[in-house]
Amino acid sequence: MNGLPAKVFGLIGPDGRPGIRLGPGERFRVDLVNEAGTRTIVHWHGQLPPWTQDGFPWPESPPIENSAVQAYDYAPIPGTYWMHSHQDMQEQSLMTAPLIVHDAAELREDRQEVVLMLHDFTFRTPDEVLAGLTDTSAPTAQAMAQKMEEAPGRTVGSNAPHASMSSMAADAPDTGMSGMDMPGMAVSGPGGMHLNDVHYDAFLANDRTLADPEVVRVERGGRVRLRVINGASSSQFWVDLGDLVGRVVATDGQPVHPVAGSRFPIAMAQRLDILIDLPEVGAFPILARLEGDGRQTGIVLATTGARIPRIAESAQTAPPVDNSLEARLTAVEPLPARHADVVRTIALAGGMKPYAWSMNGEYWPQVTPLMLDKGQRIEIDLVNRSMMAHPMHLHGHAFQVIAIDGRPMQGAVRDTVLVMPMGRVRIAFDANNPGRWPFHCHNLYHQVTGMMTEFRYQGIAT
Ligand SMILES: [Cu+2]
Repeated sequence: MNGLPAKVFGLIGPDGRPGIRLGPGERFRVDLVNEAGTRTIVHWHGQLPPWTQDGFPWPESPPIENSAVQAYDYAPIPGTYWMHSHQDMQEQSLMTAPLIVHDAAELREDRQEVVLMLHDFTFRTPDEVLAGLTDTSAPTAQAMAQKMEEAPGRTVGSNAPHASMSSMAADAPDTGMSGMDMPGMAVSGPGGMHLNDVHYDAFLANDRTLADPEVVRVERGGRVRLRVINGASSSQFWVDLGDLVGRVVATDGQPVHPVAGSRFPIAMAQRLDILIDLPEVGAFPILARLEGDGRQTGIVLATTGARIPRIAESAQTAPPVDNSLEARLTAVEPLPARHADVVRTIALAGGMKPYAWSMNGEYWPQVTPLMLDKGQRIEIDLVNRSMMAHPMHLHGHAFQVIAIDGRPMQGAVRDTVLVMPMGRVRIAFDANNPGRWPFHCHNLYHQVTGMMTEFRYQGIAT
């Protein structure tokens, strides 16, 4: 990386490439062979397997020991998904890969599939990054990250700080508004909003930088389905098609009515399927520009013989990623109209000093699970009382975005939604997949410093 050696993880599929691609109707029948040299567990992000196959380190589905094999077998849902470790902070060390499930209708479109997976890369270990953010040592940070494996709910019904909680989290202010005038808080966005907790050494598109980008051969006048996956741990991007115009037709694997454009925001963990009809010949950079920063990464689509331009790794500063696209999205298959059985507000709070992030004032694993009954319609109002945006991800369910900042909508069905600083997003889903399910911020450093909770179905033994 940048001319220096780097050691990272990988998730290598049966064909030797990163990740897995499945044909129409194919089951997800996978033996996960752990050769990582350490414990791991891999989450099939956005897929809807039974909860014990979801790849989260619950006591009931513990991590896979080194050299061990774990078998999976479930019916996958079609679309653009991905996989990543949910163990410690292995995700930052690139234990991430695409998970693409084709369906028959899509194959009939006869489009060339191009996957663009984005990452943020640092030569520091994730423990060092977290230690820097929390002003602690790397071993302390490592212990913090390992809390992921602690089962929550030991203090059900209580918000009281637990004795075993890290001092960092226990000392964190609960006012929710603390981020606003936090002394020493780095401010890099308009209106005091904060972007980019972590300074990275590189941004990757399919594991390469713009110094030596992937060049994807396309036909003259080619028709492409671009599958963009933001697999970065703490970075958000604008997908920039340059002079091309694309149509977003799916978000997080789920179809939406087409939205045309050349620049689309993508929050952490989200995916965008973009249809692009190329001009006759040429080279077409597809860039991902880091929000609030001039740095960029990307790939180049090129017809045979086209001259590949040299693309700078930095350019004009990109604006903060926002919900401007989200507000225009409408689901092709919305949830059936129905009154909610459960309505809950979840406040998102936290700040940079101390670096700690909470949901309803609670810090994982000292959280009170939200108990659900199978068959219920659930609505969650996410209220962000911090100056950072939070990409909130629910495991095991696809939810619909039904309001942004109080404005009702028949928005996208998806698994990760961005809640803007001081913003509000309402989501709805049907409780149709019994189990224990994490609901968390997909900024890795927010998650490991507390911003995670559990939705648990009644009758699931723990
Ligand atoms: Cu967050």
